[in-house]
Amino acid sequence: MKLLMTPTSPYARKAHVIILEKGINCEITPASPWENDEQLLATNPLRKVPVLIADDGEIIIDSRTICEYLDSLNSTPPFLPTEPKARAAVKNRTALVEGALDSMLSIIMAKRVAPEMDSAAWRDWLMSKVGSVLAYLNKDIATRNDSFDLSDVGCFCLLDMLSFRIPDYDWRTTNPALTAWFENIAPRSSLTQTDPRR
Ligand SMILES: N[C@@H](CCC(=O)N[C@@H](CS)C(=O)NCC(=O)O)C(=O)O
Repeated sequence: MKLLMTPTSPYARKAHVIILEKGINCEITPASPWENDEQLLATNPLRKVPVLIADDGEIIIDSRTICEYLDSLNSTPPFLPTEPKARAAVKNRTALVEGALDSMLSIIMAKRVAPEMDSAAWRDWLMSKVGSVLAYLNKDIATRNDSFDLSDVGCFCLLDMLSFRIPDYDWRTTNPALTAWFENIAPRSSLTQTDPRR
């Protein structure tokens, strides 16, 4: 199995974390969405990372589908519960995290590909979505036991990406419970091994 990815992609990082956590044998293959990367062009018409190529050649795109597939390969540890309501709750949080990531990426992409689209009003609109997702997660995390499910992996990748890419954005002061959770979980080996600053 092969994961096409770039280490700075928070979407790809989620899949890499799950591979490490579950001890899955998978080759990590660098692929750039910014260059005409042949493997990426051949596997994902959207030219986005991550892409998973299974041992039988099956191509799986989009981090949520990839993570769900990886989770189904073995049950130690599980990242998605099987009980329908608990599973829906994890998927809801995962969708919120994904929406916040998409908002951030839209800002970064505008700067990179179409600077004329990059305005303060556009950035404020998108960052207000990031802010309200973080406020929701800050409340939610205080009501949950220690866990590390698919939404938690995404949440960590989102917060670390904010710290890494938009260091002036202070998400910590207004979200103390989320900050404590983040600091507590950060030394986990799968997270340090996938740190994009490495
Ligand atoms: N929904 C996709 C988003 C993936 C994504 O946007 N990846 C970025 C890297 S962080 C990318 O490849 N961008 C290139 C592009 O949008 O052309 C997923 O969850 O995998």
